[in-house]
Amino acid sequence: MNTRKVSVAIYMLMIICLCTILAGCSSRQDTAEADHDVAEDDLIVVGFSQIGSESYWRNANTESMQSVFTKENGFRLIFENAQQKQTNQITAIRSFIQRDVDYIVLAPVVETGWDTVLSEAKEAGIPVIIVDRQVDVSDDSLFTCWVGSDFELEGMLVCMWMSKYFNMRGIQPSAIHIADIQGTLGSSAQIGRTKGFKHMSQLYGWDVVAYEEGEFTKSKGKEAMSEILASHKDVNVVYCENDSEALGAVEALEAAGKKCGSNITKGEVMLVAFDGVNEEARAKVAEGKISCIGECNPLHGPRVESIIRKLEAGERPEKYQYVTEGIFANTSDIPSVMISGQERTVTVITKKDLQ
Ligand code: GYE
Repeated sequence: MNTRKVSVAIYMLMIICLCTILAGCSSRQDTAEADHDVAEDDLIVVGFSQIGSESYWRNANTESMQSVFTKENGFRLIFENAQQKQTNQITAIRSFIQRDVDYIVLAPVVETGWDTVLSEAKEAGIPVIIVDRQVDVSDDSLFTCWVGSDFELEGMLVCMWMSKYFNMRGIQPSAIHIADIQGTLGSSAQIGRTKGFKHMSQLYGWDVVAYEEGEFTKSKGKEAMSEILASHKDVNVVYCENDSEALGAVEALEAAGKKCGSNITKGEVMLVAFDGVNEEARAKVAEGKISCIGECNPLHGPRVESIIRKLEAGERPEKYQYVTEGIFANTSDIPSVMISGQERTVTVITKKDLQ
């Protein structure tokens, strides 16, 4: 072989080697892709229809769900934010059905109006897990189970705390002129907290001056407080159905030259609220501007995950799962409140806790 022929042969050999290496690589890549596909197929697909992002509580709840339903954890999450509109939630559920998800998780904005769409999910054989607020349906086989808080109990606990506080200070029930800034009308959180409030205020004999809707937002809470102040100058206690509303109410009260605090005999306006999630609201407790907050726990992600794991294992999770909650306050004067023979602890929030 002459030198030219030798170099052509070497060149050909190199090309063959290169092709073989590339072929190897690509087949390895194919396998890797196939592995990847298999892994994707193994994921449990969860469609979650969230109410919106109306409050700090809601954002903490979204984060809790998103942190659990990850690929690493074996899930694929399809997240839909409904901007507080039931029609958006119904559209989202229909799209989950079309995509044939494994589970539908619904945080319903209001209680009624779910029968049709949940029947569609049932027909498609997709289990529905309700989280946070509840649904009011004619047939409870339309959902697998629910996990969330007992909102009426939360309301009663906060009222019991107030009553103990007033008694301790020797304040007569007739001297309590109290307004309720309600949450989104028709939502379980509003229905329960308003019911607890109505029941206890009647029982204690407080003078209820107004009910105003605050939609669970700071801006609406502020508007509601201004409305109340315009027609009820004597209001000295405000029951806000979440802490976003309470922050708005503080702004409205201060803009009107009022002082927020527990000392109602000295002209202060006492505010109570729910959630205890928001740092700003917790700081207001430590400062004494919000007197008491009924705890509402938003960390439902792991709870829903454990329900799904049970269903995957062929087990039957409990139909209704209530979360146990306590109270936050700015004073240790009332260490706990008792309800139905059960003690609920009062956790004191101090400025030191917030640093
Ligand atoms: O209290 C409020 C939120 O449904 C428990 O909704 C939830 C409530 C919560 O917007 O802050």
